[in-house]
Amino acid sequence: VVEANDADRLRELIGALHPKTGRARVVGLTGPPGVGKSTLVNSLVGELCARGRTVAVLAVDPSSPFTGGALLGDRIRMQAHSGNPGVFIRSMASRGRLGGLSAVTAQALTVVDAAGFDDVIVETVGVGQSEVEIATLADTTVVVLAPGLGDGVQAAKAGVLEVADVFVVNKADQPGAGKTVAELRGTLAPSTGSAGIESWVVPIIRTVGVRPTGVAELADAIDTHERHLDVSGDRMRRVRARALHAIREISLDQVRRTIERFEDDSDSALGELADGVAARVLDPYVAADKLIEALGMGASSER
Ligand SMILES: Nc1nc2c(ncn2[C@@H]2O[C@H](COP(=O)(O)OP(=O)(O)O)[C@@H](O)[C@H]2O)c(=O)[nH]1
Ligand SMILES: [Mg+2]
Repeated sequence: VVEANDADRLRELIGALHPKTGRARVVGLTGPPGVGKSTLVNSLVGELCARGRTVAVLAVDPSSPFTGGALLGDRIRMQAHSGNPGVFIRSMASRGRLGGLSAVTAQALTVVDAAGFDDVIVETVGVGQSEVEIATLADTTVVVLAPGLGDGVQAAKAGVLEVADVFVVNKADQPGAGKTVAELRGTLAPSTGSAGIESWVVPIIRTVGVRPTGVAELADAIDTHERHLDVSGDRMRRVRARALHAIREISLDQVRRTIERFEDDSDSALGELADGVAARVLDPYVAADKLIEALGMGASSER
């Protein structure tokens, strides 16, 4: 249902599942293309399974309208875990969907959380807003970089830095890994100035996704951060921010769809307002105010 994107059935499904959610640990994993996110997720899944946890992986591609080559590659790579009933892997495309990346991811998260998975890993390509959206949905956000990207740390400065709870420098077997770590540390230094008892110092972990090396350390860092969330009270703040975000996204989506529905109707309030604006009787701002008043918003009046 989530993938079919059927608004009415989604409403029912989320309504039924929402009370059963809130138990899964949600780890967002983001970073530029090609740094080895999928490889690392695959290794992390193995590590978490070895620790007795069940794991769901949601690989979200914000650019592709359908499952394309890259995701197909991920599927093949992650087949190592097929046949393990404690592991669920799903690739999702989000372009052109209602509410975009965060809505479809939030819905899928609700389903796997209610299904009882201990851990949910959400892998997204870090482009523009997507990593910030993932940080809203995740308990722990892992930002993955790799040496030799040149602008890797620069890209990190442009938004990723604030959302990272854990940094990973993957491909630590490649030259330049130490330099990337040092650059990251330099960028982090100012923001970790307030060394209060509850302040979180973002760890930088070196990994080799293909071997794998450093993956146990990554799993430990995620554990440590989860404990920090409880000790500091950050978890409640994040849960509430997530709730607020969800309400806002759904409301915006409903307002937009209601207004788009008006547009199809030549005799609608919108049609009359358009006549008024065209005839210079109204200005478009006043017309928009009137339209919003006329909406009498709410899902019940909309049906
Ligand atoms: N040398 C090296 N190559 C890696 C490592 N991790 C992943 N790769 C390779 O990097 C490429 C991109 O990996 P992928 O996981 O698809 O990256 P993603 O786009 O971030 O998901 C693949 O060819 C991997 O085999 C690593 O730790 N070291
Ligand atoms: Mg990938």
